[in-house]
Amino acid sequence: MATRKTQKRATAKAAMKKAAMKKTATKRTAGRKVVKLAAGGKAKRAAVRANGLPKPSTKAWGKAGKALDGVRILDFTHVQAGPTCTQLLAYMGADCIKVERPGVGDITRGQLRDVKGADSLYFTMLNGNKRSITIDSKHPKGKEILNRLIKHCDVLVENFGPGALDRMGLTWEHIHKTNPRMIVASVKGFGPGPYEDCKVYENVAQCAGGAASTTGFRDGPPLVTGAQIGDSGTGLHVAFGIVSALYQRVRTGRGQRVLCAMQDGVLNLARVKLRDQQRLAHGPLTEYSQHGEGIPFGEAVPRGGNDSGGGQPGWILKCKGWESDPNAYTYFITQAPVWGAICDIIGKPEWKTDPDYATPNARLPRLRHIFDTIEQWTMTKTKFEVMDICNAVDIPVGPILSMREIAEEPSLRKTGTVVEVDHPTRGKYLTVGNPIKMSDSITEVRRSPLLGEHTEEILGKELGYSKAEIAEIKASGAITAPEKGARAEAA
Ligand code: CAO
Repeated sequence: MATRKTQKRATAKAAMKKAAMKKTATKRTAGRKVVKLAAGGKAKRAAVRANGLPKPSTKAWGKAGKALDGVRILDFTHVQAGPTCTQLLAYMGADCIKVERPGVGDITRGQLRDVKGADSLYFTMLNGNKRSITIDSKHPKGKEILNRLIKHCDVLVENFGPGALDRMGLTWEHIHKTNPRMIVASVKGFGPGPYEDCKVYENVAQCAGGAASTTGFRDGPPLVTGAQIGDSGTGLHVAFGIVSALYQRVRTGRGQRVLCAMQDGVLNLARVKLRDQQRLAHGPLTEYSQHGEGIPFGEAVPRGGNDSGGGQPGWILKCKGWESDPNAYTYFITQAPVWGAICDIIGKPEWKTDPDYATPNARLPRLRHIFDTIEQWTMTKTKFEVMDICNAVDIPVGPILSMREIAEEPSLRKTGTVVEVDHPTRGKYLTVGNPIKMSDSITEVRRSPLLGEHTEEILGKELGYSKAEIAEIKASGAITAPEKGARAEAA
């Protein structure tokens, strides 16, 4: 029995040991598995954390290329809205191939000319860092070249009148079939709707986008602003759409259409006025000076003159020399937190505690009088003295800078916001560099191209046409303004 018992015990012990060993082995195996999994998971987690990106570059800042290096733009833009967009993309490093009509080019080359025979500043200041190729897009050979360019490029940008691109045969369907990765970006005056077929220029967009009805003085007509919010503003919007589409393409592998209507772009910039339109339903707009003057509001947002668009009242005030200098003015904001400092500076310390002036709400009905009083002080100082004195105590003010002052401002030259470039036919000119400063994508501003300056280079190097083929294309009239005889032959 004892032996059997002992045997049984021994067997049980052995079984337990075996089981234990098995367990350990399993554990070990499991452990290895865990380690293995952990290794896989670690790598996976690291990859997820890196968002699929390569290791951070160790190159010096600004030496790792440009933000949009490798992006090729088929630039079919003209006038201002489209060129603003593509110039910005080119500043960011994209290779911008501007397609222009042979012998004619972008109409702005000859508009507002200041130097006889040279490209205008209108053109040169909107087409820096681009290459120019001339192609007659309606010529059969021209169409063939364009198809090669569509295969070669990542983005086509255009701001022709409605339907013009389709009439060239470059419909979305055609482009997408030819190069499914291509992004096709368009600027139009209006989006789909009753006005979609209308041609639109800057000031039409300012009016249709709601900006003009809210600009100017209450007792005057609607006013357009000098800042080109319709053209350049929409160009900025469409550039953002293109960069977003490029980013999405990394995931989807396909292009898409990007449309920005100038009316929509202007409205986006004037959104605070749509805000005020809705506030009107709940009572007067107390921060508008017309409220303080006891003038009732109508059904729509009025023109606000120089009232600030936000919650801190402001106005434009005369400075020393205003009688002879049309820009001797400053914008002055009576920001609530620095009201005490304003009172001290203008010699009205009693306003700090006077219940009629001490709080923002108490001041609202008296804004006219308050700004008149502040102006008595600003008129004793130049706009730059006002800037120095006020900014020392955190009062937000801004001198009205003339374009002459901007052109000569050393700090803007230093940051590359205002840049001088040399041009072979017009000589040196000033342009606006990249207003967006990036620490690892440094913009070098280059002059605008001459009409067709890069035609042969692009046909040969990029599109692979041989010398003989280029000569044939030239003779066809597809890239040059041909002699009358040659044109008839090509037709
Ligand atoms: N080869 C052959 N033909 C060419 C060409 C080329 N390389 N490049 C352009 N063209 C032709 C187009 O095919 C078109 O011809 P069709 O109308 O006969 O088909 C014509 O030139 C250009 O037409 P368009 O309507 O674009 O030009 P426009 O001067 O009559 O109008 C504008 C200009 C700006 C009002 C219009 O382009 C437009 O509304 N654009 C959209 C909104 C916009 O961007 N406005 C801002 C302009 S900046 O102030």
